[in-house]
This record gives sequence, structure tokens and C-alpha cells, in this order.
Amino acid sequence: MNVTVLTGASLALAFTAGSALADKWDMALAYSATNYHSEIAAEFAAEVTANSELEIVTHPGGSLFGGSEIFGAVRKGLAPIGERLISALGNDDAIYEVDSVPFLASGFADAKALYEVSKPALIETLEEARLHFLYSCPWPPQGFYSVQAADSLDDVSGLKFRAYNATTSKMAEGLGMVPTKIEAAELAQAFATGVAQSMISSGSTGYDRKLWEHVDFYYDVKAWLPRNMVIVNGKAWKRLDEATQATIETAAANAEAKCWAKAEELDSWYVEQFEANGMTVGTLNADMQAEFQRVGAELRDAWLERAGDKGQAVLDAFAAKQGS
Ligand code: PCA
Repeated sequence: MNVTVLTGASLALAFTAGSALADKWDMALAYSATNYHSEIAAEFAAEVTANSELEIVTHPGGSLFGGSEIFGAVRKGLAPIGERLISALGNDDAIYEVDSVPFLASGFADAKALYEVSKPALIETLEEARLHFLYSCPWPPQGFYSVQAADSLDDVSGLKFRAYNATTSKMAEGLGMVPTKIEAAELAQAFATGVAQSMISSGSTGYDRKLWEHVDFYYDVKAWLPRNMVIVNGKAWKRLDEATQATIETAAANAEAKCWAKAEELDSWYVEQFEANGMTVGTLNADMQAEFQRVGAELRDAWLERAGDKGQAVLDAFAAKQGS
């Protein structure tokens, strides 16, 4: 075998030679390779690789960095590019949680409108963190999974609830459940071992993790449509030449359009798979729906208080768009 070992000066030279050498970016993804978010990210990476000197290689399922580490890893440049569930970043800025304000936007058209009106604030907030925004794609409307029928608050009281952000944790507490943060990659194990007995998520994640093996009930609550976003480390972005940046932006726009369409197309299909696998699928009864709405309204007020003028401006623009 003929192996050339680059050491010291020759290695440094190889890395500074710039455009003469093809560059490679590892892209950190939290969700399973077969999920549409990851599949479309892989298509995005392939499009960039085919049309530029930059090769992007995706690492799904938290294999490069776990979901909770990806934002920090991209900020620090440990990964040049990655995808993160935006609403899990509420500690950094309340604007990241706008897509998970309960019952604000519960269908795809409203979620798209909310995305459009909040996008400038999102991009600005990311820029302050020295990150470049590429695209954002929704999860289907969020439903409620439970190991037992949820006909009353008593039924769910004390259930161990799997949370993926602060809003889901607070929803759980408001409904008398006990939240623990668990990434999707660890979900099946959490339900198998009884660490989790309920959660709010989309049919997509329940399908990926075959939750029917552990959970019997799915309620189509349509609480909100949270989104993932793909972000690039600011320095890594600035190092690219303009043509490469343009190729990436085009691939990002293509990925975003495809991903929104795919999420909507798959939404009811996922839930059909639950029924086919023996889960009981339905909607909450009126009392329970009212309880979810009650807690949701409290969280909405609390969010607005934290998000201040920036949050109010987004809500006003959203209301204007809905009215138009
Ligand atoms: N799936 C992701 C976030 C929202 C969703 O539908 C998850 O459960 O981690």
C-alpha cells in the first residue's frame, strides 16, 4: 500500500492551500438516517458536493454529536455545520421557542406563516451567536403519547414524561406529569425501561422509534409544529468563496422546500402506521383538550413575557398575516 503521511509543515501547507484543495465538512444530525429531515439533509449535502469543491458528509442519529450538543459544537467550530431542534435553545434566547408556543400555529399553513414572520429575528439572533442560518424544516403537528388512556388529569397524573424542550417540560408539569429531557436517539430505550411513559411529539418520531412496542395511545392534539434548522459556524462560512456560498444557499432553499412538502405529505401516513401496529389513535376528550389549552395559554403568556418586544413584534406580524 502506498501511503503518504502528511506531517508538520506539509500538513499545514495542505490546509492553507485553500481553493486548490477540496474541503470536507462533517454535518452533525440528531435524528435517524431514515427520517425525512436526515434524508433531505443528505440530499442537500450531495447537491453541494456535486456542484462545488466542498464535500459535505452527514452523520445522522447523533453519531457525531448528540442532539443536545450540536448547537454548541457548531458554535465552537467543532462541527462546521449541523442541524438542531430550534425550540430546545430557549435558554439562549426566547425567540428560538416561537414555533413551540402552544396552540399558536397548529397546521402547516400557519406554521409556515409563523416561520416567515419570525425568520428575520431568528437569523439576527443566530448572527449574534456568530452562526449562519441555512434552512428550517418543520416536524408534523405535535400529539400526545401515553401508556394509558388519557381521559382525565387523574389518568396522566404522575406519568414519567419525555420532554425535548422547556415547553414540553412545562406542559407536562402543568398537567401533573413528571418531565425528563431525553433526546430522540434514546427514546425507544427510555420507553422500554419505563424511564418514560408519555410524551408530546409528532407521529414522525413515534414512527422512527416504533413506539407502538411500548405505548398504546396516541392523541392528535396539534399543539404546535416545532422546526429544525441547519446552521453553519460563522468562521467556516466566511472562509468559503462566494460561488461556494451561492451553491450552498441554492441547495438549502431546495432542501427547505422539499422538506416542508415531505413533512405535510407524511403527517397522516405516520399516524396510519400507528393504527396498523395496534395503537389506539384519537383526539383528546373535551375536558382534556381544555386542560391542554389551559396550560398552553399559561405558557404562551410566560413566553411573551420572556420574549418581550421582539416576541410581541413577531406575534403582531403573524396576526396581520393571518388576517390578510
Ligand atoms: N420530533 C422531535 C422534536 C419534535 C418532533 O416531532 C423529537 O421528538 O425529538
